[in-house]
Amino acid sequence: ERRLTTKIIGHPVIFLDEVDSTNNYAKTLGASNAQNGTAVVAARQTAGKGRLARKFESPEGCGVYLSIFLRPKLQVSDINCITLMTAVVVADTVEELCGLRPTIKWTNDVYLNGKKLCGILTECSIEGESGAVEYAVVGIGTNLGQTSVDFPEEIRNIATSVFQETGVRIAQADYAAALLKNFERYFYEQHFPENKASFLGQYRKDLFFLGQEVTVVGMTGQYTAVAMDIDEEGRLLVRTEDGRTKALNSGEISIRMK
Ligand code: BT5
Repeated sequence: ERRLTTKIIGHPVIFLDEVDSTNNYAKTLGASNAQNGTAVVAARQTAGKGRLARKFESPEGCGVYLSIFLRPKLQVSDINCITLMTAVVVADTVEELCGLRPTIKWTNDVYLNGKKLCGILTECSIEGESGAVEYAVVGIGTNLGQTSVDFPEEIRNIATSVFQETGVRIAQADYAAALLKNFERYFYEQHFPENKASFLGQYRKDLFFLGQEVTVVGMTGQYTAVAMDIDEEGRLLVRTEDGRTKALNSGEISIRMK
């Protein structure tokens, strides 16, 4: 905490040796009068989670598993964009500390040299009918120190760490402090969500498949399309083979590179 130079984000930081999921823990803060900006960090997670009940591998000593608890004045439609903003926050932080800028895979994955370095999971609780966000939890899991044998076999070919790609060892506390600082910069100093341009421009630059053909995999099947752009709501605009433009939400589909 000595390293922390923020005003809101990371005040306080709750350190845990072990937890099922820092996101689950942070959500329980919603019922107490926990402070906006509280961060939860765990040395390891026993049930770190991704989207759609997928697992996020969270071994001790290798990564930073962190959730930020927010009581933001936001509408539920802004929640997608927090995830996009956070991907830029992660890319800035990794570049700052190891010199190599990651790329982003829409919506919530950060990659180094074509392999996944970090996943982001934003969850929120909605107030009654109004659509206002009561609280939001932004979970960020970043691989810092793993070598390939540290990953379970099923993700060995798709996952990586900062150390594996660059040889740079980033201390967990340095990474967490820089991450919280960058989060505060985009979220407060640059006025999320009014000023989406502050991160959307960078997000578009960091995306690694704009202009390319992708396979869109949805509930009802899959199709080929060209990824065109990201709109103001954080949706991916694709052009289908019959020339129509579709706006895709993150929840229900996934994208595969051709
Ligand atoms: C994500 O989901 O990538 C979101 C991960 C969010 C993790 C953070 S850690 C702190 C907080 N507490 C939590 O419980 N969660 C958040 P998704 O896009 O659904 O990707 C999940 C997929 O990524 C898995 O199915 C694996 O293929 C792959 N994967 C699992 N563990 C990984 C790891 N450590 N590094 C890279 N890829 C991984």
